[in-house]
Amino acid sequence: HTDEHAADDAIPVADISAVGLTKTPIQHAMDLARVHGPLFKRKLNERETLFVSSLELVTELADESRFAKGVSVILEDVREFAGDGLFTAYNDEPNWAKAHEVLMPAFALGSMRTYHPAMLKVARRVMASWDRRVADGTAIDVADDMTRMTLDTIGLAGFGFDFESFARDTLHPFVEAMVRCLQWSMAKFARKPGADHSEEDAAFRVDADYLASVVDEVIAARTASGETGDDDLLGLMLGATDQGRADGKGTGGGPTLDLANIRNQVITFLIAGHETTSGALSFALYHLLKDPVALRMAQREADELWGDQTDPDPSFEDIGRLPFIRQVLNEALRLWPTAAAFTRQAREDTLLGGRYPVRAGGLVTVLTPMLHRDPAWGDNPEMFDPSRFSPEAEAARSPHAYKPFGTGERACIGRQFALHEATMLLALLVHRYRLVDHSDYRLRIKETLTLKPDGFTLTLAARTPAD
Ligand code: MNH
Repeated sequence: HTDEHAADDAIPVADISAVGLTKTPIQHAMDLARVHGPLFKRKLNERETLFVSSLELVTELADESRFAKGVSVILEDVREFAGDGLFTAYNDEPNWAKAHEVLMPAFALGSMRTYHPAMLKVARRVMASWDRRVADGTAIDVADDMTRMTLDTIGLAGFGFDFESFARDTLHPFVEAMVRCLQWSMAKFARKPGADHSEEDAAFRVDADYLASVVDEVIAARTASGETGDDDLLGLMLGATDQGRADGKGTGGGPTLDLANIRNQVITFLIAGHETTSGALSFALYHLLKDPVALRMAQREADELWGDQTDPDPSFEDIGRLPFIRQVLNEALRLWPTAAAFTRQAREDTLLGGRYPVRAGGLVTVLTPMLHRDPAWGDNPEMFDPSRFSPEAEAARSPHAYKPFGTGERACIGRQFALHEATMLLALLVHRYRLVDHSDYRLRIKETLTLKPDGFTLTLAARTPAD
């Protein structure tokens, strides 16, 4: 095993125990990757995380016969509030396969037609709110409004539950409790052994219990309404229990989900279904604000569909007719993939790159923002350039160079949902408003497990589409 040891020794190790982990662990890891290259270990209090970020090595990690999803130490902590929901389930937990089978039909491309009206309804709430800002000239906190919009959308489309976020000055308490829970998981990872954290843990418990109480409210609202909501997420899951459905409609031999698991799925979807999409929209608006040429092209595309209509009524099909705006979103997610890391687990003892040993069960974390800056992306990977996602450019590139939604069987189930929702909103916004960079905003990124622009505000002016 001399060779293996030599190779293992060849992996750079950054011991950051002395400085501890910052509030921006992803950006910190990106800095380390810039220094140490596409494969390094970060050591924190005797715990090592192996980070990988080159196209060559990620292509290996994407090989489902060698690697599967890994539940990282941080995801173990997220399990404290999301349990065996789809996102945090272990591969071999039977509830993953059951819930996956029950919910897959709800995420087929065709199902987006079902969600389109709810998505449009919430997009109109954004515009009603922004119209008031045009009138009074006040600035918009972009990430907050995108969060209002994505939370209301997953609530209505997935569960028939209205969070009514635009009727509130502050974000819904669900969001605030969720952010603290995510931050707790992030901070727990960096804890020094032996220190006393009982106060934080007690505060976390209160928040986690509150999240669970919101879930109960969502389920109770459905049960009380007497409606089955057959084809939304909650309807599908309740239809797959024996107890949950008032009408006693069976599952026809399909898998059944128990109520404890359904609660974990609801909490998972309320979080996974809004937090990352809201960041993606915020980064897309940031890049459009800073790139007048791209903004112009986005506006032209929306104008072509909706002309000078002041209140366009986008059809489901219209959303497929906005390829440039889709490219803008893809490019925003290249530079700032809002779920910025995912973990792979070796199925057997193996050598990465034919050289670096990973034991069976060993975890490897893909640092997506650096994969998205691999030399495969050309000489200027920091430059925002939506033409990287033209059909020709995409066809010429390895599919493994771009992984904002993870990879393989455990990749994001909500990708089409997020892209439909975000493409429609972005198109409506650029069609209706001029975006004004009133504060000469400089990008700072806040991390709460996911990434968002921090303190990003803009002001608005009404636009006539001919502008
Ligand atoms: Mn989503 C898994 C990113 C929107 C629900 N999502 C993942 C993973 C990434 C990801 C990365 C894989 C994580 C891992 O391998 O550990 N998700 C995103 C991004 C967006 C997004 C960047 C928006 C942009 N996700 C959504 C939406 C929903 C959703 C919207 C629901 C409506 N995501 C999930 C679920 C999983 C997941 C559920 C877990 C799937 C599984 O493991 O079976």
